[in-house]
Amino acid sequence: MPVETKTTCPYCGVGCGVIATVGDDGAVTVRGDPDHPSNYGRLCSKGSALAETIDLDGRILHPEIAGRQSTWDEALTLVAEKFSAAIAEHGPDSVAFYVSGQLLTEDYYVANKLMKGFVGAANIDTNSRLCMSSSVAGHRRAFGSDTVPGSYEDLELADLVVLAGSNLAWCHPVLYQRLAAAKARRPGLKVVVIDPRRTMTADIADLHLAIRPDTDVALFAGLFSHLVRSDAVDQNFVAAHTTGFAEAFAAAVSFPEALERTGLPAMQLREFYRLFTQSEKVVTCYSQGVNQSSSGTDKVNAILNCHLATGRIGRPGMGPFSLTGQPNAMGGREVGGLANMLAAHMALESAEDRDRVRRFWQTPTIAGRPGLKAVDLFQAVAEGRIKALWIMATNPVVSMPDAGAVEAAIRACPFVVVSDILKETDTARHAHVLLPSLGWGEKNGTVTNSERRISRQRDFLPAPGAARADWWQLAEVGRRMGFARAFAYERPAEIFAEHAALSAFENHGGRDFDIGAHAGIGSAAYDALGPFQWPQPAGRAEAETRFFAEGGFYHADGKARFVAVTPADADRTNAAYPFTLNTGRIRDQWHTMTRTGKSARLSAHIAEPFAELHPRDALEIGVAPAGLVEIESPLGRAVVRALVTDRQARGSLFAPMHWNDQYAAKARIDALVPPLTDRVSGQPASKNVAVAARPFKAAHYAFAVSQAKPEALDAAYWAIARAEGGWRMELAFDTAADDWAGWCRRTFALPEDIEPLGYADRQTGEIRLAFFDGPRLLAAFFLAKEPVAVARNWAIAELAAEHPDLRRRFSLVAGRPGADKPDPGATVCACFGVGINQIVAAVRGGCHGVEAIGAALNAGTNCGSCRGEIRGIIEGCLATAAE
Ligand SMILES: Nc1nc2c(c(=O)[nH]1)N[C@H]1C(S)=C(S)[C@@H](COP(=O)(O)OP(=O)(O)OC[C@H]3O[C@@H](n4cnc5c(=O)[nH]c(N)nc54)[C@H](O)[C@@H]3O)O[C@H]1N2
Ligand SMILES: Nc1nc2c(c(=O)[nH]1)N[C@H]1C(S)=C(S)[C@@H](COP(=O)(O)OP(=O)(O)OC[C@H]3O[C@@H](n4cnc5c(=O)[nH]c(N)nc54)[C@H](O)[C@@H]3O)O[C@H]1N2
Ligand code: SF4
Ligand SMILES: [Mo]
Repeated sequence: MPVETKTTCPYCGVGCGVIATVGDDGAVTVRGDPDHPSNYGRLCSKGSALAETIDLDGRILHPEIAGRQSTWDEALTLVAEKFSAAIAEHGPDSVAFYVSGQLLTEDYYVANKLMKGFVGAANIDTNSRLCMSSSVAGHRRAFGSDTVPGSYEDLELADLVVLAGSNLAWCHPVLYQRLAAAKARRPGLKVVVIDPRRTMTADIADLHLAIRPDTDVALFAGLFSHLVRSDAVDQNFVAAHTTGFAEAFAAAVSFPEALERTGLPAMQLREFYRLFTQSEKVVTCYSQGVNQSSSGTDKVNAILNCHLATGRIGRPGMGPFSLTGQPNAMGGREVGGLANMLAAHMALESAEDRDRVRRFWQTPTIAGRPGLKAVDLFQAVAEGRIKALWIMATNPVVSMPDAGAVEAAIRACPFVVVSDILKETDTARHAHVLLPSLGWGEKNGTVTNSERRISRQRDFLPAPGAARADWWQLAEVGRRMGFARAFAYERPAEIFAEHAALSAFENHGGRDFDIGAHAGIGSAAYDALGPFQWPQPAGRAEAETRFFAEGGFYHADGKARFVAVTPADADRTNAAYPFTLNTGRIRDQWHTMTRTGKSARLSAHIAEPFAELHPRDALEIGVAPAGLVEIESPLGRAVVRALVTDRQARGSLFAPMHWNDQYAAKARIDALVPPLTDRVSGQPASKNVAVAARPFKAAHYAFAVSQAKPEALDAAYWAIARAEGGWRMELAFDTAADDWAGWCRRTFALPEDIEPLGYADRQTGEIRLAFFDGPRLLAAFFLAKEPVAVARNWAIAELAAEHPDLRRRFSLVAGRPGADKPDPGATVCACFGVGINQIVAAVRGGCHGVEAIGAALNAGTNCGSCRGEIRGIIEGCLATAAE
């Protein structure tokens, strides 16, 4: 009998409910949980492909010390000894944890307790520093607490949804679908997108404001003055529940200044201000275009100021809404995982809070001052001040700014522990002790999504090899460091119960985070726990879903603060580095690709690192569409494919953050990003980097498919991705090989006795080679002097196909599909593997709408993440036809 388990998606902060089914044959399938209030059954492309990313390929299955397999006891004892020795010799500030918003709340709670309560220092920071810390700082400045006041439902109830620095369509796809569906039902719902580039999200926007990079403060400070001048201020709310209005107004900017700084057309700016002023029900969502900035905290407060001034907060359909990125970014904030926070939303600065947590944990010590924030933490590692470092569930060698320096720091650190699920990540390869963690489907605990909803992640797979949960690893080290009683956990339910009890401990309504209703939870109730929103104090059954409609802020006087914000100059470019590099995400990859990179389906959407640039810029610097472009900052260099598009503003480039040294020769984009941070939050400014860009000229370009994964790729440029039945590669070479067949044999580990079918065109320099083992294609290689124009998806499909007759085999070296096998083109719909050529053909055949395409090809009918792209293709075809 197939067994079904209700769990939660491990990717983005939407926090969708998933039902995982393990069949009699052990095969896993996933579908959306129709009862989960985050997604009501929907999943996006990444969620739908979860089953393809849980194989054991590349997993670390046993602890390792210096690359040698060890027992758990040996590894844990060594970790405890090294940490204890460093503390004894150099003090508690000489050790550090760098953890992650992808830990479960239970893992996170134990890590924070061990560091702040027992090591007695606060050197625990997390990748949330790179992600949410400006929102946290902005919330705390305005509200006195890190509170997200609203719920997802508010996006559906609003008359105006403003998306600032959020590519919702790709990064929070199910929430985007909920918004798109609400807008389709009620076209009066307006959407404004604020983003320097025209993203897929802008597809449903009534207004897209392509502001200059980092000018959001000016935009919202200008809106603030406009609200005042338009008499849109809620005087009662401001008088009763806020302070600092006059100072904020004095600092607010005029319309002409907002216009000049943002670079927007006056009509657009006026239209945005009008919409915001006239719509009572406004939700402003913000994400990394706001947070990841040297003015990130000010951007957040500039937004909050507008909502406080109009009293549009905490009521249905209105409020500011910080979208959390990771599945448990919010849970991490609840346990106080940041170096400047304490557990259960208590303040590290407050002696009273410190004493309260100390008493609750029954420990003689507690961190007395904030620890090092991520960028400073790795700086301290580089300077030799950190003697022992534990990295858990994050890949800083890829994701930290100045990634090259971070890698060097980790390499030089005397003792590095890495807990990961994979053996070979850019970070794990530098570990002295590598600990195998349980991954999604194996681990057990809770996560909190963007709307404060706590859901269970449940295990439905056995632990692979000797892998153990992250909380267990931490607790075992805690015990071995001499804190046996405080870390005597047997199961996650006990940790959750303690976390819930701490949230309620001496909390008489003075702290927003209170889940005291679950303080005594036992294993059975924990196993059965359904999704719920906090707060949920003891004795109050009904959860409140919103904060602050009637004030009740968490500053001592109960009032919110307006923050006077002043726009700062944001242009970092100069003659040597004339472009602004913006970095972010693509639809089908997750961060450093350690999981999504395993799925052929997800890798088919965009299989190569790239940079978007405007056609005029491309022309000026001599980069051809689909050519290679070299991007350089004072810190590093990357080589990626040029994606020439007018979605990108002039003078700026956009490159994804995902590619790492496992998947490309030189595309670790954070190697270029300087460690410049927001002065309040310490969050890096990952979206505004001055760079130079120039064509990367190669003598030869190639595309290859292979059943076996190459050990190494000897090429000036390479990018490799999973493909159905094997691997696909984009390559470029500085010089010609003497013997390309020999190059292929070495690279693809082909038997010497297999002769390739070949084709070479002396005139054009084109070479095509196909290696067959009987009817099976082992590898194919297409080389040209220009970027290769072979039909990629067709060539990949040949890997899995049977080739009984010779003619069919020859069609491969002809480099184009036979008439019987049309080329589907680049994948648009990942769920059904539908390519662009198929969609174009269907449009030509009369399907003139997204629904019609869905009916004909299924494309866009499962997760819906590609519907924007499909609409774009239809419009493109119809426009061309009309010319
Ligand atoms: N597919 C996918 N989804 C994800 C993730 C993933 O890796 N892949 N990661 C998750 C995580 S951890 C996070 S934090 C979220 C991030 O989700 P988002 O914040 O939506 O994603 P990003 O692509 O980082 O950045 C959003 C947009 O900010 C814009 N931007 C850049 N500079 C500015 C500016 O100065 N002002 C404004 N207004 N906008 C600007 C960028 O052009 C970009 O389109 O996504 C989550 N979801
Ligand atoms: N330039 C630039 N840089 C950025 C960003 C950007 O927009 N631009 N965004 C930033 C943001 S918002 C974020 S959130 C970060 C994300 O950056 P990272 O956190 O570094 O990215 P991930 O790839 O998610 O890393 C998670 C690691 O944990 C491992 N892992 C998975 N599951 C488990 C588990 O259960 N236990 C353990 N122990 N390990 C596990 C994975 O294999 C992987 O190695 O990147 C930041 N860096
Ligand atoms: S939107 Fe997609 S990635 Fe995010 S939680 Fe839902 S299924 Fe997972
Ligand atoms: Mo993030």
